[in-house]
Amino acid sequence: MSIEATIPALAINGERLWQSLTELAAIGAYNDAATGLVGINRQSLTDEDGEGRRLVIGWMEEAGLTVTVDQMGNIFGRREGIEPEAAPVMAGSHIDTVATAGAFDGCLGVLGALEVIRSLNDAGLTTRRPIVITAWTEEEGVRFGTDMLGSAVAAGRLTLDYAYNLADEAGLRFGDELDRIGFRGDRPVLLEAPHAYVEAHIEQGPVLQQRGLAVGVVTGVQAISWQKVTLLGRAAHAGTTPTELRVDAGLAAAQIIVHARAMVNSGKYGQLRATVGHIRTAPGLPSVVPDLAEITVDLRNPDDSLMAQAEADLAEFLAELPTSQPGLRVETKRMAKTTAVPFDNNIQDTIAGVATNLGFETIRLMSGAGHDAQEMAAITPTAMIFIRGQYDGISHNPREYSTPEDCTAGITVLGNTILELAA
Ligand code: HGY
Ligand code: MN
Ligand code: MN
Repeated sequence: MSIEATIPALAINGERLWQSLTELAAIGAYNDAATGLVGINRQSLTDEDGEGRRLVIGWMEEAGLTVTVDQMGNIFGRREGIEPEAAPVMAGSHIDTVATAGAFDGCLGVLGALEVIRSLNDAGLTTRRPIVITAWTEEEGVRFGTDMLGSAVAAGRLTLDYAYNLADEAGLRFGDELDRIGFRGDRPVLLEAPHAYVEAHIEQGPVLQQRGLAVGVVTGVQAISWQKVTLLGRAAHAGTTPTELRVDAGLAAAQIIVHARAMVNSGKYGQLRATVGHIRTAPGLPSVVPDLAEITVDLRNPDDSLMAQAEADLAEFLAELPTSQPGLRVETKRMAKTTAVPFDNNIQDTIAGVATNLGFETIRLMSGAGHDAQEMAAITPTAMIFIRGQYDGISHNPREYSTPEDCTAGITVLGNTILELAA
């Protein structure tokens, strides 16, 4: 259905946005053997992350923003409004990546917000409310084990102490790494509620592409549960040890992986999704029965009560596991847990109205991935704009891709939404 487009109150410069995305994507670039493409590995608080942060801060300052960094390393760029004491409109996302990333997850939201500032400057527009753009720390959670970490502390769900004491696989503490890259800021981390928060993000799923739409309005985020499960058995010779004498940690890990998918297939837990993304056995040798296995279990569900039932099912299965291998020990460690979060209807309507005025047909859809916006929703009216991804919306993979046209469309919607909220 074509909609009469009106000239955008704010036109953004899509080429400049694409140039910034390309420049940032060069930091942490690597040749990905699995896809033959250039991927990005810019995990939080690494040297590469520090380099990316300094590049983005330089751009923020060039755009005339006042930049501050808080105790979690969250970066804020503030553009003054006619009423400096009015609560600001905030927009942003994250620039840390998973280890096998594309160029858009998070970065499109941060650099898109920056492009809005640059375009407001070009247009000589001043808004009533101040505008603050942000880059949150450790959104992915893949290095320190808890996702949306920076925004969760800023919005008060997690404590600074909890965050500082998280450690990565090498045992390096979050707080120490933050110091090491020079981003433990002195701005107090607890955020004063802004007027509103809007986040633009690549969809990371197939819906917009299937519907032939460039832009979507996000209604909320599903619940997330991350656990690390460690299985302790008994090392033994793979040849001489009779099966009945074995306590095989690797077998136990495999049983859990199969059970996770069985929970999904059972239909008992609605639209449950389950992923064991990390598996490590020790000693990891062909002729030794593993006495240790470590896996992560990622559960997602749009319904909190069905999530709770799925977690209970998994817990019961883990408790039962030693009966099939007496002597097996099972240890679990909570890594992340967030509830389903609905986004603000008024902000959703504002985004949808702006998109319509710009000539973009949209749909409303829930996010399968977690986002910083779900943390901000606890303290201010919040919603998100999804931008179509290509190739079935593949993400957390170097094949992640959105076209320059779709990025321009989505960030034009972001810019005009911010303009409306800051008026
Ligand atoms: O895990 C997630 O959904 C997000 O990418 N942190
Ligand atoms: Mn993201
Ligand atoms: Mn991600």
